[in-house]
Amino acid sequence: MRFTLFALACVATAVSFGSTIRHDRADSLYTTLDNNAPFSSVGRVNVTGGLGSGTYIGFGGGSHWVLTAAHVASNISQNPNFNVTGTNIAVTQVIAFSGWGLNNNDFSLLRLASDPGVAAVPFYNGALELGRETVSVGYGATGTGLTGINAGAGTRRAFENVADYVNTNGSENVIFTDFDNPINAADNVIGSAIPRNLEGNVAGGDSGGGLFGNFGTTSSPVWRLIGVTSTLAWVDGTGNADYGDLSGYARIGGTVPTGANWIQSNTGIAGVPEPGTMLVLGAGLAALARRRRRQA
Ligand SMILES: [Ca+2]
Ligand SMILES: [Ca+2]
Repeated sequence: MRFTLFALACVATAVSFGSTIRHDRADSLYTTLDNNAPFSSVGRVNVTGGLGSGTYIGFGGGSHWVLTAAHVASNISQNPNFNVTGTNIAVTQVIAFSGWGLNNNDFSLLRLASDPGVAAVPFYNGALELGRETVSVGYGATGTGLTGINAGAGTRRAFENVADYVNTNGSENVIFTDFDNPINAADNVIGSAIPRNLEGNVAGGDSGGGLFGNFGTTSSPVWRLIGVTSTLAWVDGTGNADYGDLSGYARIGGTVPTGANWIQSNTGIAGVPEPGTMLVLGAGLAALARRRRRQA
């Protein structure tokens, strides 16, 4: 209950922000984690007067598409372009989710003029995100959990966390993670107080970046894109992405997967469920095939 009130309150004060990192881990661990597939599909979205992040989701309807946040790019007049391999790729159309808000369907699709040259990420259309291991990727500002933000944006980082709050109702469609402190459990806001090895938090410039959920195991992960970076939130009076602050993401899936359905209707690219569902389906098809063979 306390967190629900907090989540609503943060909408009014949230700002769009790379990632802050643990004070007891090397920054190079965060800037190399992001080179692994599928995290390397997250590129920089340049707009007039600023930058955000976005994830390449594939080819559909004759075009290549990037998913970003509506508050990063909601109109072609913002002159957005996408850069994931060192070359700016023009955006020929921006489609913003009608009626978007922070933490509530904060989605825009960018139609690219050409193939960005990275592998596409499958986006998730199920509702089993809660408690998943996550990796969040973006180009935002940085600092540590002790200092908060103290350096500018423009370098891609990836950090680990856990999807400890997942909710969809009339005013939010959101996933939150909190930045747990390895030396002070009192900074815990949601879920476990124990940080992941490369725990972190979003900061300015991460907006529009990708949140990936692990639907495999820790040692054998299966990644799906489950959210788009939307907000930084806090309970300590200061939104500087230090320990105890939270990262908010527009949720793509859900019992009714509003985001996934909207992406599919605009791009023709379909979302995918958790791997278990596909295995069951695959087993069913195999049984059907065996039956057909027997009948034949
Ligand atoms: Ca956490
Ligand atoms: Ca926690």
